[in-house]
Amino acid sequence: MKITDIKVFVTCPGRNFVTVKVYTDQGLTGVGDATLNGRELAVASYLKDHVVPCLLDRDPMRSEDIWHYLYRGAYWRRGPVTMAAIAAIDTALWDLKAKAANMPLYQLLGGASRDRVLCYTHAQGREISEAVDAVGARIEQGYKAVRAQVGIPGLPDVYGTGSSGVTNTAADSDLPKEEVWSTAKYMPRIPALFEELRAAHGADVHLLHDTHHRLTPIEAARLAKDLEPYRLFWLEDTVPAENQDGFRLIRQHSTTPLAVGEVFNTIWDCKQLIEEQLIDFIRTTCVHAGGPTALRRIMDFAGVHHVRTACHGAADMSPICLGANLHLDLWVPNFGIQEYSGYTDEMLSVFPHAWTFSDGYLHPGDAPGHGVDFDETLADKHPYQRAYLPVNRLEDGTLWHW
Ligand code: EZ4
Ligand code: CO
Repeated sequence: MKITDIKVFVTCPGRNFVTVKVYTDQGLTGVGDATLNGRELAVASYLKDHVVPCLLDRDPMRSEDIWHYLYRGAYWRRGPVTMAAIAAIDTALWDLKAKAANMPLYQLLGGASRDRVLCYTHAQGREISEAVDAVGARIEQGYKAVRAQVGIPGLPDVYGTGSSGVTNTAADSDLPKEEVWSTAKYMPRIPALFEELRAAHGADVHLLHDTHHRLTPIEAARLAKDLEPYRLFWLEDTVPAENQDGFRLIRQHSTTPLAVGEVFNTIWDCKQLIEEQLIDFIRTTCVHAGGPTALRRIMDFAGVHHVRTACHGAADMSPICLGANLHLDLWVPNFGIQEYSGYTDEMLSVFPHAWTFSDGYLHPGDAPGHGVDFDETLADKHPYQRAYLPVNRLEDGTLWHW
């Protein structure tokens, strides 16, 4: 089998998605997700201008060799643009390989280790009472695990706190929105939220919270400690993980489980955190961590160190990424949970998919490949629109992490 063509599509059915489609001389095709929120065209160019010409006429079954060709062969290793491009090709090649075998992808990984994949979704409110109701509505929908976020008194709407609706859609302004952050105002609000959540919804539901990298290690240690009575499933992205030593401090002070890694690109970003058992869940995901070839290695490495998997699955990864993740989730022995924030009908119409949701669990389906397709004609009707994630400043104007 030979690769005859590779096309790169950028489409915006409500938000931007980058998709790669690999064509072969035997008529089989495979698709992969290459979406990097706010930097979509950089990945599209990396693929079109630099990767595609090198892959024509190659054997698509040699996905391992092609992965290393793109990773080692480029000399300039790692980074989100490079790794999203590699991920897209790798995901498409695994899709092709599984279609050639006429099997769902999870069978090629070793088969199902479980019947269904536990997932968590999002709920938020500006006020604590609204957030409590929003979590209740998710429980009604069958969810067993919910990430709860709440508005911060004294701060205007901040991404990932209480505002409802999806941020960074095509409707946003075409330059990054500037938001205001105050850790002092945030810190007392979160234990108050979880106290109310446990009072209203009991001990059974898994509750999660995401801090979007906004704290320092000692602040994170304090928050993790303050949240202990509410038995969180996890506390996510407390501190920027560039300096991984910071997690040691948090660990020394708290038994609240910690999750991190949605912005990680390779196993090297995870190495210290996993080896030293400084985290409980690793959040690397197909599109941002180099595709199934690389992600399964991170997952196995995590398993050795009692770290469980929790693929990032917000709506800015396309349904193709979610589909591929679900095959890894169904297989991986040390599975933790899968994030599932859902998509609009408009988005899903561009990505016909075999995965299903029922009673709080997902299943990748049994279609050959990863089970997610791409409707090129429909995608054409939704051209790219520039959109950015917001930036975060402290009250005095200092640019901050988020
Ligand atoms: O802010 O994917 O856990 N999920 C998240 C997401 C991220 C977006 C960034 O592009 O933190 O909502
Ligand atoms: Co997150």
